[in-house]
Amino acid sequence: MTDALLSLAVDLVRRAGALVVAGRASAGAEVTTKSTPTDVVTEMDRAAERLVVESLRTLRPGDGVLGEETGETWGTTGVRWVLDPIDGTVNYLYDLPAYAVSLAAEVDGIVAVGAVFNPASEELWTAIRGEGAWLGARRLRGSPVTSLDQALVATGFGYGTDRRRAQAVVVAALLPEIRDIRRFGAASLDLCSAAAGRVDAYFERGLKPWDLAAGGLIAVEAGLLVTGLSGAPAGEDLVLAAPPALHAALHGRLVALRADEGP
Ligand code: LIP
Repeated sequence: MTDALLSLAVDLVRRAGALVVAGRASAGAEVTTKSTPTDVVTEMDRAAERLVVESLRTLRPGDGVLGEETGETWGTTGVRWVLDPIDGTVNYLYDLPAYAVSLAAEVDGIVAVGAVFNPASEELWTAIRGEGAWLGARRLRGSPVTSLDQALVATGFGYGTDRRRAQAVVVAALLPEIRDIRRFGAASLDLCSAAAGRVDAYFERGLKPWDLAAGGLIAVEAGLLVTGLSGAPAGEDLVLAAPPALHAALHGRLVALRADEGP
């Protein structure tokens, strides 16, 4: 079953990816905003979501769907698809090649398969729970780095000014203690980059289920710990993705900095 779900996810992220790349040049013509004037959504976000949702309704009519732009459609099969049609929409608008179609399938509430496709780089990240994580045909194993002062750490920021102010305090405190920070602007790709060892760890406060679902499974299947803080699961309060050798040290600092609290 999971092989079939992943095959469908890969087909859909590739098709949606082709659509958004084809429409990128004109995407800026119809931009609206959501939570703040910088939290943008384009007609291509909506078009890509329509493509995936309508395909799922045709091919798997009893499944549920949670899409960033259209919300929740309840199903009866125990399978729920979790979709971010363009993760990294600001990058997409600016033609920065770090945006992705992110699609996961949950079975009975547990993410079972995930596919993240960056159509600008044509990189496809996949995972099936219990069967490993892949970038194309390359098996992913995360980073071998074991000390925080050697760690290249990815993070991201919310759109609200109060939250950004609080997140800046956390980053400023960490910066002297680690190799460096990277801020790519798409959570799914941050998680995939951590899975591939392109960064050594990733954390962010404020991720939605569609940001986390597919990339979180890919990171877990690459051998990373993907958690919240102080025993909490990874979620909107905080996501920390790191190899076991790094997780405890970064976790301790994020707890001390109360990175999962505040606006
Ligand atoms: C993005 C996230 C990213 C976050 C950005 C933005 P969007 O999602 O993937 O991690 O730092 O601020 O929220 O809005 O491009 O779908």
